[in-house]
Amino acid sequence: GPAPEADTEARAWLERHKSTFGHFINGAFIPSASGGQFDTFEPATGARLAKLAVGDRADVDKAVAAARKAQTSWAKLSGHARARHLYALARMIQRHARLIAVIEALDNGKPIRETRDIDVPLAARHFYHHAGWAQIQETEFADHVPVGVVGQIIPWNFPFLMLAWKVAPALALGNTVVLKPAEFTSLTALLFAELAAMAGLPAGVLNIVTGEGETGALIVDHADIDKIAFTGSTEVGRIIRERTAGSGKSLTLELGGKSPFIVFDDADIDGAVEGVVDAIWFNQGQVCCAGSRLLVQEGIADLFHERLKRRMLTLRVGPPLDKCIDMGAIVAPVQLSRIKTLVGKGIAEGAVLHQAEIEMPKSGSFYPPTLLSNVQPTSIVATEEIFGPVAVSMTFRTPEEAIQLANHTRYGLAASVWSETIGLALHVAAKLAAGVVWVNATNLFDAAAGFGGKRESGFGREGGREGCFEYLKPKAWLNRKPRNAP
Ligand code: TXE
Repeated sequence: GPAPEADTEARAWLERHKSTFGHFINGAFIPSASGGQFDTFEPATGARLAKLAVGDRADVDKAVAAARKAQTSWAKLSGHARARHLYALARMIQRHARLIAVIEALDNGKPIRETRDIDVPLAARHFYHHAGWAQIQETEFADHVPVGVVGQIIPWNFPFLMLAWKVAPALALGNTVVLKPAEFTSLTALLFAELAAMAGLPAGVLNIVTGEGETGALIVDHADIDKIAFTGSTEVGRIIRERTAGSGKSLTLELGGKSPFIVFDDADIDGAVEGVVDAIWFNQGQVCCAGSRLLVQEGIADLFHERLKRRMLTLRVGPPLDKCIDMGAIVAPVQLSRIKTLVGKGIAEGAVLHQAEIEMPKSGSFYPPTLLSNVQPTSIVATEEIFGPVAVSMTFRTPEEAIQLANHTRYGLAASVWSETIGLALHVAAKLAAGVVWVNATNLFDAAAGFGGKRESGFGREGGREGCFEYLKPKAWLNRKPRNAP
């Protein structure tokens, strides 16, 4: 179990704020103009963690005004000066890594092992990486200017990492930010804002407004915002695209997925089984690029399912601060019931349910690792994103059939191919409609590699050189006579 003192620092941080947080605007915490508040809970226990401010129009106006005012001087800084700020933020994340990891685990329900080893280090890496781009902005992007004030709306599945993916490139390239974290998981964004102020980030460069979807909509509609960057559901992505159409705002959308995980009969079976663990049980399956559709070649399907079931028995589900667990809590009761409803529909459509007989916490928002086999490609569980720890398995006979099944989706975020025949793996990888394809691997992320989707998974990239262009606008400088003009 978790050491009793494991969360002392986190509790002290909450206590210092009396478990009540305002928005972070123009370098300071301020309450909501209307006084509106809402609660945020610990999904593992159901206990209230803190009170948060509801962002209304006046708050969003204030945040946008602060960001607008700061943008001119922020963009005027040399790339080198901005890089120094990003390095300072990266170091701040590393210095407070433990506190961030614990708050994230409590607020989201995900295992501390993951926040400590994945979310927080990758977030720091994102700031280090983008400090590099800031450093060489004048030469690398000489014919581009910053977009301006950016509204960023992020989801609850990787609250801190998604903040880093959004904030680091925006700031690096001379933009200022109004960010709205997801209503279930706002705490690490507020903690980050506090750390950023301690690190000397100028007031107004990063503003955090908390609230639910209505607050997000106020940001989307705000006339003085130049760009919206959104990660979340395809449904809300569609609304945002409609609402920004004709407004002149730039837009990037990172939406849902139903990514195939293809296992050929010559795959390294043990490796592929561990791959499934990482693909769909990591972060309780609440991963946009989760390998949620298992496509297994017919000849090994029974064996593969047996191995998976055996592996499921060794997964440990428990409280997020327990360092020994593999899976924590589902983010909120509403998400838990979404998962249950979809699994129920899948079973009604003929899927066979396998849930390991493992010890489960007696209360809190938990769901066991699950495998649905015998699934028809048209079943709702094969087409809709479940966003839970549910692997949905289908079989195929030939590589062509695998490709066809894999691409039989409205999404196109990621894909994973498992085979020991490199020619086959690369042939299939090339034919998959996805923004990222992993070969004999899954869920690999790198700040230097652009991440993003095709089709209804959205557009735009985060990370690397491609990601930088999402926060820049091309600008042609025709201020001298072209050399070979007549
Ligand atoms: O997402 P929402 P929800 C998928 C996943 C999940 C489903 C629903 O399948 O089961 O979406 O999750 C803000 N204008 N993903 O309802 O609502 C909201 O406050 C502006 C996949 O939690 O899309 C939050 O900050 N903003 C996904 C953010 O949008 C609005 C990760 C995302 O919440 C808004 C999350 C509006 N009208 C869920 N309405 C992924 N791609 O990783 C809500 N928001």
